[in-house]
Amino acid sequence: MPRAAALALLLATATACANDVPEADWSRGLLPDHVTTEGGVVQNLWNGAWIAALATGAVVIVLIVWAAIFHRKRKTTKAELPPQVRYNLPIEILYTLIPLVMVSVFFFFTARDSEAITRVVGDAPVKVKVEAFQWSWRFTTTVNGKTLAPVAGMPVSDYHQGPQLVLPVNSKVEFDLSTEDVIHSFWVPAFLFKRDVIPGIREDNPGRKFEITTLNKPDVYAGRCAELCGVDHSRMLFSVKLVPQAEFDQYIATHQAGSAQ
Ligand SMILES: [Cu+2]
Repeated sequence: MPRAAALALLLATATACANDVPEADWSRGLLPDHVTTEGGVVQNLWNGAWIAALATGAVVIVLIVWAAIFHRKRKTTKAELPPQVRYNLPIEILYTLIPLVMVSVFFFFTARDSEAITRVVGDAPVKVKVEAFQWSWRFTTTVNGKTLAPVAGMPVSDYHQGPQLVLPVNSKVEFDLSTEDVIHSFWVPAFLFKRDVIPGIREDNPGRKFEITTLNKPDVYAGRCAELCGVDHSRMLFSVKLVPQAEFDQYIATHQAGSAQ
């Protein structure tokens, strides 16, 4: 009986925790709907990789079945070895070239897309300084040179209660990640992107920064720490709210640093 109660409790908690898991859809290959243009790049790479892998798998399975059916040992023939084909240069070149071509194609698209989604130009109108700490986040937003009052949070069990980062839709945003304690990882599943936050990395290191361009999908999205960083790691939740530009302008007006908060 206590075991059944524990199981029921576990199920209840598991369901309660699932509220920040974005809906995954088969048509997107089980990824959540993306809210940045960079997320679109990731979604395309993901789809392409699956199509290539499934096509390769289909060819291999057809060849296996074909060989199994058409090259069975025949009862009528004597038990002797079939002709042994060795050192067949054309076939061995083919065995080597086809995998090389496949790996090169995967490599090309992966390198092209990772370069595209990690490129930092530095001209984003909205810049966010993200400071991770055990166990929450502090966001300091600078818009066209004006710095807003920082938003800092505490460990929570529902991302709606965590610190909220407000960003405009259809806008380029630059993130600069830093931490004073241990390694964290900044993850907004709807960005289809995460980046480790590592202590001791100098401010001018480009690895601290990444840029996104938000799509016109106003809503509140869950964010979390994706690197086990201590006892309250699972409660290091936050949210990103995408709002239309007019609403963002109002937000700026009421959250300027120095104004009453
Ligand atoms: Cu963390």
